[in-house]
Amino acid sequence: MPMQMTFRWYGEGNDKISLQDIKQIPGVTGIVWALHDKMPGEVWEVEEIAKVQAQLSKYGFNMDVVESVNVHDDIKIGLPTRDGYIEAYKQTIRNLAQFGVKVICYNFMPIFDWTRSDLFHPVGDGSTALFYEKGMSQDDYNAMAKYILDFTEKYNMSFPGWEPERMAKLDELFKAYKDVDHEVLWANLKYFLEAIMPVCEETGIKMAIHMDDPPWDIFGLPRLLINEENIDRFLKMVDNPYNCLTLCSGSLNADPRNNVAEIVRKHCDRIAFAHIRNVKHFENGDFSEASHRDCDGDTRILDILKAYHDCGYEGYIRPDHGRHLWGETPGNVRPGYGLYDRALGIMYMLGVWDMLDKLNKENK
Ligand code: CS2
Ligand code: MN
Repeated sequence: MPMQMTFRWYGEGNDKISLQDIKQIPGVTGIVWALHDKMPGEVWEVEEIAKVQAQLSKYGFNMDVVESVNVHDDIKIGLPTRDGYIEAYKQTIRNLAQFGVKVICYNFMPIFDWTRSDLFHPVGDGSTALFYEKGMSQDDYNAMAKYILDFTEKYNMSFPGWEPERMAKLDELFKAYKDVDHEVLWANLKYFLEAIMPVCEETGIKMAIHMDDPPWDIFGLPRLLINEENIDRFLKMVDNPYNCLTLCSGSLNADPRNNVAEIVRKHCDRIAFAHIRNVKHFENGDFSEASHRDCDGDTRILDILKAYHDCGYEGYIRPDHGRHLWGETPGNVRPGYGLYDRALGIMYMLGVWDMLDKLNKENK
């Protein structure tokens, strides 16, 4: 079985891109989906999942990968209430298993999911991309959250991990996390995973943690999935084949010291889901997201694809963020999740992959 190409879709009425559009991209067999109106901690009900299944199956797409089933803050903080939220998470896993789901992508970042200082930064060729200004995002979390939330409000969108209900209580949340340092967060992650692993074994669902984005502490909040050493620690901490990675090349390579291809070779059997995103670095520490083409960024996409190919990777893969092209502007596209650049990214990845297959066959 070759690797399986997928495409993230935010759902009917929540994504301007249609399944029919996605169907026309060569090679896509599965939709990476979620119930985006769920708050962390809520159970995903069977009837709600069935609705998505009906939509996807009309186009012959599988629903094997879910991103994101968000983890409640009480679990990350380690409050006594966490056990109730863990029970709810287990029920969601069981419900997803009824529909053949194989992989759950989640993250364990305190308070914020990905953070950027500019969602539509000019790339220089007329397109725009997500951008991170190193100096800006250091201390004023309210300003950063306001920038993102003003955007979602203005354009009537919601971002996973940026629920306005949670963001409205930011100061309270920061207080709740005040004693959560790296070691406490590690312990709480272990507690969570050990609690749910039996349900994963029973249902065959792999938990695939997403890398922290960007891969360093922000606003004094600890982040764990940031480099090879910590990935090693994570996999050893709960050494179970259902405890896996969503290896996000762009998140990791936001720190240029991370060699993603090397991590692929080391841990290929524990990577359930590959996110391919390219990043371009500037000397002052800022970075911009870039097209998937290797030479457009510094992430070494070719080395990464070659590593997956050499390892015989059979898991799921998707283009991660793309640039906004050809009329994709703030009002009509989800930041990072337009149609065109992600479709181009797929063609680039499949081109490389097909050629590697062909060379292997010829050399046999
Ligand atoms: C995604 C992440 O858009 C993105 O950057 O790769 O937001 C990812 O969906 C979450 O971290 C997974 O929980
Ligand atoms: Mn990603």
